[in-house]
Amino acid sequence: MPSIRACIFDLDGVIVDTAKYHFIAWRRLANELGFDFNEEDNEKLKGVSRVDSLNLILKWGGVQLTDVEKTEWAAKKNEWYLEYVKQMPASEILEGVLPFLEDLQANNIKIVLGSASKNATTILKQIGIIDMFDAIIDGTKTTKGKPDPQVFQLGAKAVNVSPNECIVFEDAEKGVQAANAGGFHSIGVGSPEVLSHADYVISGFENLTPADIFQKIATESV
Ligand code: B16
Ligand code: MG
Repeated sequence: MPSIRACIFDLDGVIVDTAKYHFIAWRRLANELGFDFNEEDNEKLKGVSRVDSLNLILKWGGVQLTDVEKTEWAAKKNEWYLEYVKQMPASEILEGVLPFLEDLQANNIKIVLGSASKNATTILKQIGIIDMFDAIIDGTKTTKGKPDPQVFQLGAKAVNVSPNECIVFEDAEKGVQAANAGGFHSIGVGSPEVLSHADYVISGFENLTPADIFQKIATESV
């Protein structure tokens, strides 16, 4: 197995739990348009771009909007979302993530962000870890959403590493599919039922070291 030279992290649901803020803001949009949706539906929005999420939600509510109206509602939702995100303290970084990143840095393994979010740099600055990243690929730099592997391919290219030398950490099924489609090692972060296509699934980074993960990956590829 080639050695691992980079780790690519999804943002929402892997580094920080912003899904709850997306949910509150999308639900407010739905409610203002006269319908509601639940947390189970919200699962289907993980890793999905803003515009695709809006289209899905409108479909659930049976609401049709013009393109201009869609742009306006998407902007409103983002304003509401940012109101929450801009108050987020560094303590919202998920348990174990910081020591994991520090361990990677100490071992000269590149740290890359691969997120669908157009708010990724705002969030990384807000929680004070933007300088830990060697490259940031987010929704402002991609033209194809997950499950297309583009976001991770651009990430690997930015640090000059090939996919089979990279591990992708993802909480969304579509993100795992994207990683697999691009020939990356995939680690699902969350529940094994949802992330069954990942090479290996972890519940989070608490008490986990990069060495533990590298060992799992090596075992999987035997
Ligand atoms: P924004 P990830 C994704 O981030 C979220 O999971 C998804 O719920 C969201 O709609 C998408 O970013 C776009 O976010 O509205 O901030 O551009 O999980 O790929 O880091
Ligand atoms: Mg995610």
